[in-house]
Amino acid sequence: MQAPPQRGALIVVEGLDRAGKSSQCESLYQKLQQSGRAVKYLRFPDRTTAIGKMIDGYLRCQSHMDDHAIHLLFSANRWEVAHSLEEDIARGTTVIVDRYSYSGAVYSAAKMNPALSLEWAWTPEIGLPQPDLCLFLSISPEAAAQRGGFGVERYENAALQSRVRELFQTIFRLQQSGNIRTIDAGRSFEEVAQEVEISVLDCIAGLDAIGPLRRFQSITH
Ligand code: NYM
Ligand code: MG
Repeated sequence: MQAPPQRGALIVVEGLDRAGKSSQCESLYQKLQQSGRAVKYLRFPDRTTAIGKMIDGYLRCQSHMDDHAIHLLFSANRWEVAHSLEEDIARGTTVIVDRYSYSGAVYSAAKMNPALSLEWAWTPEIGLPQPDLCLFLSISPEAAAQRGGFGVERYENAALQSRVRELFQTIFRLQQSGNIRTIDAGRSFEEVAQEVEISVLDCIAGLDAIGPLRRFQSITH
């Protein structure tokens, strides 16, 4: 009998706006593909689905929504692909994800709505596939500003971003099994890309030790 194929890895790339997540994800995707691996690239929010279109309208300030309601839509936008994501991983496809549950929790908690704590924000993520590796592309506010500053969407302002920066550290501390690796994204594109690639290849090589795909748990554990 043939052994089942090795499962794919779930790789998440997180960071603030302007950290270079999307260009690094694309470069990583191409490198893995060129090396002959089965690989997919997803990003959240996925603005193409019905839920994603509601999120898009909200981010562009075309609609208003209660903080909890929009938060749950961001989470639902992950849940709507969770099943196919698990199938891809089981089939041996490595999946690269540009923003995930960590962004989901910290951006909502950064609004400082007293009825929306970080713990509340994390709750709908419980049970989603947990990344085998999360690369946090870390960039200083000054370097981010030099890269073109803020865009026009909601959340793209200095006060919110600085709270987001702190909350990322808090959630990473609370998710100790998360295998978070911080990468200094203030360096040249190539230097960052190299460290990203090495970290991902290391993770793929160590998948047997990790075992089956895990699921997110409560952060109070
Ligand atoms: N964002 C992203 C959230 O508020 N919650 C989430 O769950 C996710 C995935 O959407 N400023 C925010 C962070 C970003 C904004 O993302 C749009 P992007 O990657 O800039 O398109
Ligand atoms: Mg953005």
